[in-house]
Amino acid sequence: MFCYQCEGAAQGIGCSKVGVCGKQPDVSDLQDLLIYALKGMAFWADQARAKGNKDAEIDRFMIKALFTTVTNVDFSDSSVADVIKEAVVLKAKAKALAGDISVPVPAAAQVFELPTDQAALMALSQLHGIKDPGVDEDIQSLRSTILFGIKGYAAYADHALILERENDEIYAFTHKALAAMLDDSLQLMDYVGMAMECGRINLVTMELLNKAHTDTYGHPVPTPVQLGTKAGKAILVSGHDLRFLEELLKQTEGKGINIYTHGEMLPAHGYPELKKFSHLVGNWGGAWQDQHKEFQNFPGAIVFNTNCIQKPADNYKDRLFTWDRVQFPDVRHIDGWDFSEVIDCALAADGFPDAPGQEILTGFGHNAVLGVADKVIDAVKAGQIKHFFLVGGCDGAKSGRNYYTEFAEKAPKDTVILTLACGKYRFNKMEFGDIGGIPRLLDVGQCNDAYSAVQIALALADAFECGVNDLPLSLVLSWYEQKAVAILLTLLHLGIKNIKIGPTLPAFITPNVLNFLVENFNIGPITTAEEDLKQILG
Ligand code: SF4
Ligand code: SF3
Repeated sequence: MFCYQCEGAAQGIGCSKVGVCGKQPDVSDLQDLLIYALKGMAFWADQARAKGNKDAEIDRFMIKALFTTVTNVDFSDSSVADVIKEAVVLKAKAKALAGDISVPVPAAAQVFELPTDQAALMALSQLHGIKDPGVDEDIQSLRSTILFGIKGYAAYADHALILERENDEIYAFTHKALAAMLDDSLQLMDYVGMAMECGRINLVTMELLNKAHTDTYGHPVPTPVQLGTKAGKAILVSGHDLRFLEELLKQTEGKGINIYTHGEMLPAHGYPELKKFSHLVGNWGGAWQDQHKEFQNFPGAIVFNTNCIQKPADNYKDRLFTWDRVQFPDVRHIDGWDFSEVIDCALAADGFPDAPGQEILTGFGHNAVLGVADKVIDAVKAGQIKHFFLVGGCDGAKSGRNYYTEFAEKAPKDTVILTLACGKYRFNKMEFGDIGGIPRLLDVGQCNDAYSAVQIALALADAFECGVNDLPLSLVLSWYEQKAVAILLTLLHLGIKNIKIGPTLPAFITPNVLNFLVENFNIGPITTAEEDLKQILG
C-alpha cells in the first residue's frame, strides 16, 4: 500500500504499512485498483460525451465509487471489491457508448478481466498504485491534488444526489479530469488549469447541495443546541447526510427515542424542517477523533451515515451501524431507508437520564448572516468589529491542532469568528460573547457550507465595494481529508489570497507546487496563534 491522501499521512510522506487512519493494506490496494478502473471508465465516458452520449448509471456510479475511497469512509475489503466489479462492468458500458474512436486507448481503459480468486485480485491491485510510474513529480503532485479534490466534491455530489439533485457539469468534469490523468502528453500548466477548474466544480457542487438542503429543509436559522441529555432511549447520528437524519426522525417519532447529532451533523439543528421534530434533542460528544473514548458512554444506537468512522472498540461495536457508503468489517451495515434495526438496538439499550447541559448556537448560514448584514456593516463602520476570521475545516487527532483553540481564544474581542466543519469542536464550547448583539462566534455549518461562507464574504465585499482580498477577513484553515482539498481549490479558484493552512502541509504537494501556491496566492502554513494573529492584525 501507499496512501498520502490525507493529513494523517505517516511521517508527512504517506502510509505504507497500515493507514494511520486504520486502513488496512488490502483495502488501500483495492481502493487504488478502483481508482485505476474509474480512470479507464472515465476515459470512455469522456469519449462518449464528445459524441453527445452519456449515461446516468455511469455518471452516478462514478460519484459514489469515488466517495467510497475518501478517508474514513469504507474500511471493508469485500465492499471495495464489489465496487471494483461494478466499475469493470460499467467501463464496458462506457466503451460501448463511445463506439469507435481515433485516439490511442490508455492501458487503464483497455478491457481487463477481474481475477475471481482473492489472491490474484490483490496481486492485480498492487500493480496499480496511486502514483503513476515514470511521471514527473510535480505533475504527479498536481494529478493527486486534482484526484483528491474530485473525491472531495464526489462526497457532496452524493449528498445532493440523495436529495435528487444533480448537475451534468459535475459529471462531465469528473470524466474529463480523470481521463486527463491517463494522458502523458499534458503539461504542468494543463494540470494547474484543471486544478482551478476542479475548485470551480466543487463550488458548483456545494451550491447544488446548499440548494438541495435549503429547498428541502429551509434556510438555517440561529438555533441554540443542547449539549446535555434528555430522559429516554437514544440514537446518535454521525456524518453529514441530512436526508438520513430526516428519515430517522420520521421513523422514530413517538417511540420514546431521542435523536442526538454528532460531529458534522451539528448544523442540522438549524434547519426549520429538521428542528421541528421535538425528539431531535441535542448534540453529543466532540469531533470524530474522540469517538473511541466517547462512544462507550453513549447508551443507545450509533449510526455513521458518512465519514469519519474509526475502528470501533468492543464496548460499543454492537451498538454501532454504518449506512450507505460507510462500511467497517463486522459492523452492522444498512443500505436503503429501513432503520428498524437501529431503532430496535436503541430500544434495547439503557438510554439517558435527564441531565441538561450547556447550550451552543448553530445556524448562521449565509441567509441568516446576510439577514443582519446592515447591523454587521454598521458595526464594522463604527469600528466595533475590526476583523473577521474564518477559522474552520477538519478536526483530527494531532496535537498541533491546539493551534485553532488558541487562535480562537486569543482573537481580540473586537473580532468575529466564522467557523464551519468539524474543526469547530476545538473551540465551539467556549464563551465568546457578542458585539452589539452579533455573536462573536458564528457557526456557518458543515464543511460543504463553505459555500455559505463564500456567499457571506462576497456580500461583504459588495457592501464595502472592494474585493474579497481587501476585506478585513482572514482565512485560517485546518485540513484533514479530501473535502478540505476540494474547498481549498475552490478558494484558490475564487482568487482568495493569504490563506493560512495547517496543521501540516499536504504530503502530496511538492516544493515546486508549493512555491507556485505561495507566489500566486501567498498561501502559507500556520505558525503559532500569537504570531499569526500579530501578523494578520498588523
Ligand atoms: Fe494514511 Fe490518510 Fe491514507 Fe489513511 S487515508 S492511509 S491516514 S494517508
Ligand atoms: Fe470532518 Fe471527517 Fe473533514 Fe466535514 S467529519 S470536515 S474531517
